[in-house]
Amino acid sequence: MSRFRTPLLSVALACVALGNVLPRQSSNASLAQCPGYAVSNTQDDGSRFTADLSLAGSACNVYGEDLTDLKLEVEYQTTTRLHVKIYDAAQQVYQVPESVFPKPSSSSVVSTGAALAFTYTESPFSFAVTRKDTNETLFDSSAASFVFENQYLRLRTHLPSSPNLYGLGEHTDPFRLNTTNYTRTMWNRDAYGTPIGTNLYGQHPIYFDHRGASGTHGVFLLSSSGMDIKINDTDGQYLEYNTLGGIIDLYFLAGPSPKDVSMQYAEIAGLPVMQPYWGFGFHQCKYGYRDVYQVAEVVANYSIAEIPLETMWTDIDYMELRKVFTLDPERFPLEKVRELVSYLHEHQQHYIVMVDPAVAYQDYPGFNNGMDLDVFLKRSNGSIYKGAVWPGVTAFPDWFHPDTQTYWDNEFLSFFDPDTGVDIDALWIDMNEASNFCPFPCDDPEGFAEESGNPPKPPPVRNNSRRAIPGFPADFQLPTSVKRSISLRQVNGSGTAVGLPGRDLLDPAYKIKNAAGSISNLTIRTDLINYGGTTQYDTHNLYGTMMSTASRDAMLARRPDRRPLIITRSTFAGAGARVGHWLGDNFSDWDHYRISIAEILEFAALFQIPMVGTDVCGFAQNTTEQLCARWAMLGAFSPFYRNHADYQSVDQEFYRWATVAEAARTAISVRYRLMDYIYSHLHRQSTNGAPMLNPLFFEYPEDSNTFGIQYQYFYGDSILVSPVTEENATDVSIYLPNEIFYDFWTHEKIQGTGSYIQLNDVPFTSIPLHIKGGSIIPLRETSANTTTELRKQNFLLWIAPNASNQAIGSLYLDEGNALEQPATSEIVFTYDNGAFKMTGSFGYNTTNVIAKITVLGGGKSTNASYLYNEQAGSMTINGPVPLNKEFNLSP
Ligand code: MIG
Repeated sequence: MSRFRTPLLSVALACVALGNVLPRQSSNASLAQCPGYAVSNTQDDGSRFTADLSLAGSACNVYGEDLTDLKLEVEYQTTTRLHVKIYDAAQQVYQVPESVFPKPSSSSVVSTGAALAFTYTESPFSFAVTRKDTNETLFDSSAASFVFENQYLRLRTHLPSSPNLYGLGEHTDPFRLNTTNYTRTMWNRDAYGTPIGTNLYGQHPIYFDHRGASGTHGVFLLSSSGMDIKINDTDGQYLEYNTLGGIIDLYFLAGPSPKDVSMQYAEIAGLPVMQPYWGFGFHQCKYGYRDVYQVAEVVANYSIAEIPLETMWTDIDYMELRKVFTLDPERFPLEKVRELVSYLHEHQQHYIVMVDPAVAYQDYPGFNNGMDLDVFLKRSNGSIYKGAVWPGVTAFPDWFHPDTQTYWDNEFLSFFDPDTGVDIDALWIDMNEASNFCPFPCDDPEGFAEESGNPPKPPPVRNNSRRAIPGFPADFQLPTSVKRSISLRQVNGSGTAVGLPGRDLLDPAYKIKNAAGSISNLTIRTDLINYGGTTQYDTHNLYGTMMSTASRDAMLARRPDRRPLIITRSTFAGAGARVGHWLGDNFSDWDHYRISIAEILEFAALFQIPMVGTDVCGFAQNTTEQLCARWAMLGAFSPFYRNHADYQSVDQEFYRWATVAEAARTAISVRYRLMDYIYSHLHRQSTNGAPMLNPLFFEYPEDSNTFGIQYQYFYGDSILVSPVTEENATDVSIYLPNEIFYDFWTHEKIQGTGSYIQLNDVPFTSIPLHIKGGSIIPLRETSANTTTELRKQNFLLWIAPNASNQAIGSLYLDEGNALEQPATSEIVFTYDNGAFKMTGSFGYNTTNVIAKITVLGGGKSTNASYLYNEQAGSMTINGPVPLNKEFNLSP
């Protein structure tokens, strides 16, 4: 199938679209002539400052019309957060609504007590934000005149030369952003191949500006408008916002450490949602599993290969002709799907399927129910807006409609009914940028769908004789045409405004560098009016995140007491408070393997969406044994760990190659043993925003060697992950900051000196890991086949002392699944020159104990409870130490 490839077509058809544009507003004025604004009517109550801004000359009308009257509102919201808002006095301009991005509660503080200071110049108006204790300017908008038009905003800040900037997602550009001639466009799109330098699936207009010893701050622009953020050094170093509308809604976060900025961003974006424990298990997926029997066989093959499989996924293949909320009666008959799910559940495994937002425009309940509630987006003539996606012609839910939640809830309740339907444990949502295969203006979606072959012809039904799948009931049999079970291959605002009237919603004069061409191309057209009067022009970038929220609520309607795990492709700032994310359609190549590290760090540490991962072994094109083995190891150190591949790609389940199978067994074993360690970090992040993954500069903010590092990172606070990044290489040069480290595998002590060291002989089945001195790592004594079994294992503690012979660590324990946890433990471990202490809370009832505590590189102790192992150079405290009360041991 899929003769159809979005990216190829998009180029050709974008041109068609451009040929079809409305007359553009033309103006001979240039931005240099824009007059800026003048300040009047200022009021200052010590924590809030307000003023009027009025256009300070004749309008320049470069990309529309200048707004003459604006309001400025500055608020010292906390000691570390300053809010600067500039909006139209008439309050017609679109603002991101509270329903999508709840405003942080602001407990105004007096400016004198704040870390940041706001100053301004009267005419033309500009403002600056300074860090008070260093008197350093962090933001200075005098770099260019401020432009506020009906379809264009420009705000530019000076920056010091060669700044260290991070964030501004979603992108596949270097982790530390280029600062010369760089444009980051934000306009959510289906970005097959996730090309560098282009706008991808999500919008996260926050950057971290890291200035080494002088501190780090963050700047977040709360805007859903399409935009180009330009960073350049042609006119002094600057960063410039160029948006298609919206208001200036800036949050300045004072840090001063990078982790502080993350935590302060979580205060506004929302703390990330807690995930079920089992969600950290290993997931297998592929687009193109032709029937339920093939899905079952993959499950069986994992078991035969003795590779733990926690969760099996099914892509759109399960649907009847690609219609959401249907099952293909021949290939995925309900009875068999239910048998599969029962089998999985009996074996402590889980099941997930995909749901897309585009609903087939056909006579079937999934569509009719939406029509009955009238929840689909409409054109101005009142007819349903039609696009073309997988099932052919489609309608799109309007997430602003008050009945859409009811519609979505009901579809979930019936289709995913645990007793009569597909009893999924979690959810995967895709195509929610929203993706539309039918290029703008899409006047003939029927013709387009037919020509492009959507829905694709499903594979022939296999009615020939069947044979058993190991471990499955006798009546659950595979057609003999399917390849036999595996043999390992030995190969290689207020938010009430609906938006300004009178705008060109299809073809604004300012052109953002959308890689899909016009802003309406290959998505829902931007002149559609949502329920309540807002436009797709203003809300396009919210579509995926609104679907995420609706889907989470629908999952909760089904199972109100369980934490929903939801993985979405499209995100907006703040999405992590509800969902996780995977990085979309990467390629099975080394570039995508490498860049996934930076992308995952961005989502986890900068955007507060910690449940994130990439398609392990790569999605499109064919992976190789070596790449897949390396990726099986690397992927084990991302929060979300799933192997997924495209329809035409070679099968890449971990059992397909001997090397990969071995790498996967090792990787999963280590990951599982560390599951409580990372789960504790997620819990911490969901409590205070401190990131569960850390770029090196987060741990060593004053070590400038770390600022550009993007192929190494800390899993949690304490485990340095340094993968081999080159094809055919078995060596890697890794940076070790000035600190004691311990090789995770051998426990060998290594004194880092703030320089690179060369690691040789790193087999394809391993990954370099180092424990940072000063850490205490809780880990399970042994791994297990499922997370359910894992939870029955006892713990070990590894104490990795730092140079002053001290260490600290923690362990969070709960039941793993419940939305409201009845009882939890938050245990803190400390080690100080031979004295070990366990304190905290011990509410979670467990019979698991700490079987053994090992002090790495430990010297001799006089206490008889310590056993010194000369050969290993370690000391051991033999347990059991129960996990239900405090414990002390002195040297
Ligand atoms: O146009 O559902 O990113 O993971 O396998 C492709 C089929 C639609 C895109 C997702 C990919 C998924 C695929 N989907």
